[in-house]
Amino acid sequence: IPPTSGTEKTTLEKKGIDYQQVYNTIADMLEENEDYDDGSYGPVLVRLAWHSSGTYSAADGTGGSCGATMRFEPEATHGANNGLAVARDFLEKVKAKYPEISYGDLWTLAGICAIQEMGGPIIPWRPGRFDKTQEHVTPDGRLPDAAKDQRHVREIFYRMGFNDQEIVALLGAHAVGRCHTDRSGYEGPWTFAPTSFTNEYYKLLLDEKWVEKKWKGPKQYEDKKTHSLMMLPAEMTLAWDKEFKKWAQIYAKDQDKWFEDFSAAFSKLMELGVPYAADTKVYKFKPTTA
Ligand code: ZEM
Repeated sequence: IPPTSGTEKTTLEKKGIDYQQVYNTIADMLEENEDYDDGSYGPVLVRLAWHSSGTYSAADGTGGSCGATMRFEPEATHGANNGLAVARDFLEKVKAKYPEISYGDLWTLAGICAIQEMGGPIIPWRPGRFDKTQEHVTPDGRLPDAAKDQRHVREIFYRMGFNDQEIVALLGAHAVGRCHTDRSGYEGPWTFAPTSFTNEYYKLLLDEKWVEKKWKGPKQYEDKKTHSLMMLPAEMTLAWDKEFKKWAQIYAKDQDKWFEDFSAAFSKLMELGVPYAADTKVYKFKPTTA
C-alpha cells in the first residue's frame, strides 16, 4: 500500500471535509454520558491513541498507529488492551459519519481532541495513516507492564525511540483517567480532577507520601493522606530513579514547560512508523472550549 503523498489530498479533504469538523464531532460527544467514569470519554480515548501507537519498534519499523491493527482479535485481546473496546466502539459513531477517515487517523485525532478538550496543550497532527490487515498485528508484550521497574520502562520506551525526558513527559498523561479493576486489575485515579489535563500528576507524585495499598489486588501505591489516589509500581520509578526524578521535578514546577514537552512527545508517539511525505499538511485543531 503506497503512503499518502503530501501534496495529494486525503479522501476526506477531497470531499471537502475538514479534519476540524471531525475534531468538533468528537469533542461534542466526550461528555454525552455523565454516568461513564468521571463524566468524560476523554481519558479512555487518550489510552486508545497511546496503545495503538505504542506497539512501534524502531528496529524494524513494525507497529505504530498506521494500520489500526487493534481492530483485530489477537491485538484486541492482548492483556494491556483490556477495556479499550469502549473507546473503539465510541469512535464507530464518528466513523459512521466520516467513513473515508482511516481508523489510525481517527484514533489518533480522537486522542489529541480529548487532551485538548480536557485543557491540555495544542498537539500538531497530520493525516495519512491507512488501514492494514491482520498480518500486521505485532506480538503481545510491546506495551509497558505496570508491575515492573525502570529497567523495563526504559526498555519499552527506548524501543519506540524515546529518551528519559520524553518518557517522564508522556507519563504525565496519567493526570487524567483512572484504573479499573475489571480492565487492568488496578484501581483508582492518579489525581483529584481526572478529567483536567494539568501537571498535577507530578506534584502529587513528588509531594505526597505513597504507601503500598493493603488489598487483595495487584501491588499498587496509594497516598497516605486520603487513600483515594493511586500510583503503579512502574511509575513510582519517576520518583525513585535519579534521571527520571529530575524531569518530574521540572514538570511539577513548570506546567508550560511540561505542556510544550508533552505536546512534542505525544505528537511524535502518534506518528511513529507513519510513512509521511515531507510536505504533509500539519493540523493544529482549535479547542471548542476556547
Ligand atoms: Zn497508562 N495506564 N500507562 N499511559 N493510561 C492506565 C490508564 C491510562 C501504564 C499503565 O500500566 C496503565 C501511559 C503510560 C503507561 C493513560 C495514558 C498513558 C492503566 C489503567 C494502566 C494499568 C487501565 C484501566 O484499568 O483502565 C504504564 C505502566 C505506563 C508506562 C510506564 C502513557 C505514555 C499514556 C499517554 C501518553 C490514560 C489516559 C489512562 C486512563 C484510561 C481511562 O480509561 O481512564
